[in-house]
Amino acid sequence: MSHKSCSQHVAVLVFPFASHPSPLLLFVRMISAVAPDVKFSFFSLAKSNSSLFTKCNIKGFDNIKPYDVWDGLPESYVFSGNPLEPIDFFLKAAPGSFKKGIAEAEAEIGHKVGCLISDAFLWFACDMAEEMQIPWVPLWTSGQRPLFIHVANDVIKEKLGASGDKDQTLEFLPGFSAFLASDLPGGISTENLGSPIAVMMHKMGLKLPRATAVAINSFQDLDLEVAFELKKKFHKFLHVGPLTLTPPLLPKISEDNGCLEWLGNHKPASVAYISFGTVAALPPHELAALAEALEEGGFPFIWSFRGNEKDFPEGFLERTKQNGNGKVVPWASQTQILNNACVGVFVTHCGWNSILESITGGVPMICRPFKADQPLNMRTLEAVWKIGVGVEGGVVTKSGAMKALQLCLSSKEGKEMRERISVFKEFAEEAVKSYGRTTEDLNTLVNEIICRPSKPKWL
Ligand code: U2F
Repeated sequence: MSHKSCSQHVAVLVFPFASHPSPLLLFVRMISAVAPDVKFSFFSLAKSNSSLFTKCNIKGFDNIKPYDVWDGLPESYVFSGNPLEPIDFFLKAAPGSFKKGIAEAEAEIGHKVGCLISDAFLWFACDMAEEMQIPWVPLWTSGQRPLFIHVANDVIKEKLGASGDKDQTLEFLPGFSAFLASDLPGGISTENLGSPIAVMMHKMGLKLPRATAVAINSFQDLDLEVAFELKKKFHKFLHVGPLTLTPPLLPKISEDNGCLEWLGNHKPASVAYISFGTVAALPPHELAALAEALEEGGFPFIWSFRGNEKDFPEGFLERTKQNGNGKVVPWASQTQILNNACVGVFVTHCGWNSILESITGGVPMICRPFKADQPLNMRTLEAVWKIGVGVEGGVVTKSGAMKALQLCLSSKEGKEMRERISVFKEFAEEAVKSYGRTTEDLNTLVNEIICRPSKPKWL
């Protein structure tokens, strides 16, 4: 990896919801390890910064400094239970909140910001960077396919027409013949741009082609065909993932609710790990159906669960504790669990970080997607990469869950999925080696953009 002396001040603008801040910090740590003289000011909400900067060990990264920005909430605000509301307030306060933060950081550090890195969602960073006449590098925290969909938004709308027929295939897009309009995120498959998220994604799709470079938390060999198409859309398209594998690695978490020790007593590839990420939750009847399937089929399991325990079938938690067949924990060290050879399947909502972590752990997936990129991710896992299966009918039933668990844990198809996933795992490990493509793209980012000798021609 090439090193360079460069005393640049980089502002990092975070989308502080769901799991978004974590990959952005991993990205900054990775750049910082190659360009240790660069100062990074990391702008996010106070709550997110305080959990991220204690959870992630940033010892040795004195050049990354968190700054809290205003959340935009009125003083009298009381959370209504609608998770979109705080996002709406946050977006309304931006970009002013970020500009204020940047002015403070510049005064404190004594260096003007010379490059803007942001979550790709924060489309307005494009205008900020253009005003400041500095490069803009957005990080897309999901996969190649959802990114392609957002930049091909207008073509899709034109082809699908106003009716938005859900059963229409997307064969007019390269590499998408197995996909249906119903796999698309809201705001693309329908004309309804009503939600703040849909508006944000639409604006993002328009601005990303103006970025100096678009970075993605993925590796090129995972989706070569779509990566090739994306390269045509952007000035530069850089694969910088999987960020959980890129050096410097985070230290392993020692507190894991006893999951790893418990796993140690099981046969290889026999345990189901269940988690639906940081936002999604199974409705009560699906939760009960999954619990019943696990019990009746005698499948050993670890369940990362943050919902209402009353939704489990009566006595389920007590029986599980007594017979030791499973563990229900409020939070799991997911990457470590998925890297344990005893785990044979991951029941997931198809959030991108979970997918990458399952691939790098070599674990096939049972998919129960909810919204946004998740249905598209599921179709990719099932129909393109063939390393996952959807639950029958799109919702969890006891018989559907049992079938999917049996298929993944004890059938020939399950074994074949594991073999295919091990090839992707190898590609991922290759990508982050000193000669790998991810490392190559990181060097391009540092040498040509962050520590650039002169203004790149597209600025
Ligand atoms: C949004 O996804 P989520 O944040 O809901 O889900 P993931 O992308 O899968 O990320 C969840 C992360 O939380 C970690 C896990 C992942 O890194 O390892 N985790 C954990 O460590 N322990 C636990 O018990 C449970 C989770 C969005 F909803 C998706 O549609 C997007 O694809 C995604 C990325 O943009 O963001």
